[in-house]
Amino acid sequence: MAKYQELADAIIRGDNIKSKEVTQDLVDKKIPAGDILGEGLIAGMDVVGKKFKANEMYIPEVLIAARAMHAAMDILKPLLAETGAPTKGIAVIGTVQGDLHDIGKNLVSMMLEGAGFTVVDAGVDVPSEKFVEAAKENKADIVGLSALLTTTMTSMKEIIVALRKDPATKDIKVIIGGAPLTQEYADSIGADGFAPDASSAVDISEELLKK
Ligand code: B1M
Repeated sequence: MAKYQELADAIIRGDNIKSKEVTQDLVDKKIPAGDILGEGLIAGMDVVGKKFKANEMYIPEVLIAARAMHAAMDILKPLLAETGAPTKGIAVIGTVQGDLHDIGKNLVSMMLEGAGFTVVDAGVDVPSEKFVEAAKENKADIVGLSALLTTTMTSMKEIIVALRKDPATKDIKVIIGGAPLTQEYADSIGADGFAPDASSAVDISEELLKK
């Protein structure tokens, strides 16, 4: 449908006025919210993710695209809650204790949402107990940990140990990311995945939930 393409294009351009307008128009035409999400918003963010990965789009453009997606999501969220449209999984994501950097985390959250995950943002400076609590409360499939400081990345191990200790959270997949982190570090602390950037975080989350 041409309107889906118009919506996807508005997301890719980061035009939040147009994304709201087209979404509202589709809702008024009684198109199911899940279809608008999948065929318009996610399709648009999918292109953004690919362009970001290929260095054809940069962080500011991705954030602007994500803002356009959020504007449209505000219209769809109550309708999606009503219809129970399927989610790809529930992700609790936060920046670890002592760390206030949230730009990367927010980007990852937006890309996950754009790809069809339900994201619970635990915020910044999040202690391990709060990650466990939020994971339980929200029945998370994935916990995402972000850290930008070499001094705070070390607390990731403690969070993973706390999650594995609790029978209610022991099987939840944990992904980590942030500038100082590496795959080797992820392996050494028992994380299920490491993502060097936001679009890889989507790929890895999808892969982990398939297993
Ligand atoms: Co800070 N800071 N900062 N800072 N800051 C860095 C990280 C630093 C490298 C700058 C430097 O010295 N060159 C340095 C860390 C050094 C180190 O530990 N090795 C540093 C420092 C030292 C500090 C303070 C200690 C400075 C001070 O007060 N003396 C202080 C610490 C405060 C605290 O957290 N307790 C501090 C404060 C700040 C500001 C508040 C001013 C601000 C943060 C604002 C905010 O986030 N709301 C800030 C900023 C902006 C930066 C830099 C300049 C940019 C970070 C950023 O947002 N990048 C940064 C230098 C740099 O990186 N060039 C720096 C853009 C963002 C999109 O990238 O976060 O890497 P990034 O996220 C990427 C990937 O890493 C990945 O995907 C994202 C998108 O591709 N990713 C994930 C991130 N999280 C992920 C999670 C995943 C998966 C992927 O799964 C869950």
